[in-house]
Amino acid sequence: MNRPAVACVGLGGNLGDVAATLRAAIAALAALPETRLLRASRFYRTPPWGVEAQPGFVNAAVALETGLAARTLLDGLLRIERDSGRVRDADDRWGPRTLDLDLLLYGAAVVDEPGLRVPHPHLHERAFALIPLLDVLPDAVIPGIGPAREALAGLDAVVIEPL
Ligand code: PH2
Ligand code: MG
Ligand code: MG
Repeated sequence: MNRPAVACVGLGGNLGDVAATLRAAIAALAALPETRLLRASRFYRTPPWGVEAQPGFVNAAVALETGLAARTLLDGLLRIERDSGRVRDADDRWGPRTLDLDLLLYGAAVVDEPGLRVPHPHLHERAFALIPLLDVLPDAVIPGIGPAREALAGLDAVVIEPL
C-alpha cells in the first residue's frame, strides 16, 4: 500500500433519482480497495453551471483516505460511473448526466496528465463543488490556488441549499 492520501471526490447528477444514485456511489467509493470513507457532505440542490439550459443538479463531496494512486483512483471513479449506467459518449460536455464523479483533490498533489488533472481545473470557480468540499474538509487548500474558502468568497452568490 502506498502512503495513504486524503482525496476528495465531487459527486453530481441531474437525471433520474439523483439522491439515490449519489448514495449508491458513495457506498461504491467506500468499497474501493485500500480506501476508507472519512466524511460525506450534505446533498445540495445546485443551479446548472456552464450549460444553463438543463435540469438542476444535486451535488455532494466525499473525503477518502486511500492507498490508491491518483490514476488508479480515477479508474475506479470511471468504473463506478459506468456501473451506474452513465454512457459517456452520449453526454455533451457540461450537459445532463446521471452520475459524474470528479477527482477534486488528491492530497497536495498537482497532476497534469492526459485524462487526469488534479486539482480539478474548474474547482475554484464552481460553488457547487466548493460548498460540499468545505463540508468534508473545512480547511481545504487548492494547490496553486489557495484556500477553498477564499475561492468561494470570490464567486458570485448563487442559491445552493441542502436537499
Ligand atoms: N457538472 C457539470 C456542468 N455543470 N452544474 C452543476 N450545478 N453541478 C454539476 O455537477 C455540474 C454542472 C459538468 O460536469
Ligand atoms: Mg464534472
Ligand atoms: Mg467528470
